[in-house]
Amino acid sequence: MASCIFCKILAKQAPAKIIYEDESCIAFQDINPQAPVHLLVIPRKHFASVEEAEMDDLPLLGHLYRVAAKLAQEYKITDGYRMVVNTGVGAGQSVFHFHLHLLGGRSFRWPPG
Ligand code: DGP
Repeated sequence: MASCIFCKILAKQAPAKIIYEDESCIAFQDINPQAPVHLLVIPRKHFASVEEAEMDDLPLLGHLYRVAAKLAQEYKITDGYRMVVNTGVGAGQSVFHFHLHLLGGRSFRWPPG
């Protein structure tokens, strides 16, 4: 999608600190980190949210979680980390290309704010 910042990052038309790439997704550092480790894992395929995902996308969604879990190991945050998917403006979603936040390196409160 031409107007999507994450599609531009995928196309290398916008800068990002990309730390992982494979055939179906990439991961990069969040521009506005909320924790010492704050990575975004995004599919190459554009869809706005899990609500727009199709049945065929279920393996892809699972893959994103597996990649995030691997990155949690690489970044040594396995003592406690968050995987967060903000869905909708009311939940704080600001980029409408599905993305998984991986946050770690600090303690977290529950319930989240
Ligand atoms: P959300 O609010 O859940 O839609 O998260 C969007 C995240 O994307 C937010 O934490 C900031 C990050 N972000 C937005 N634009 C850019 C960008 O151009 N580069 C990078 N690296 N991150 C971005």
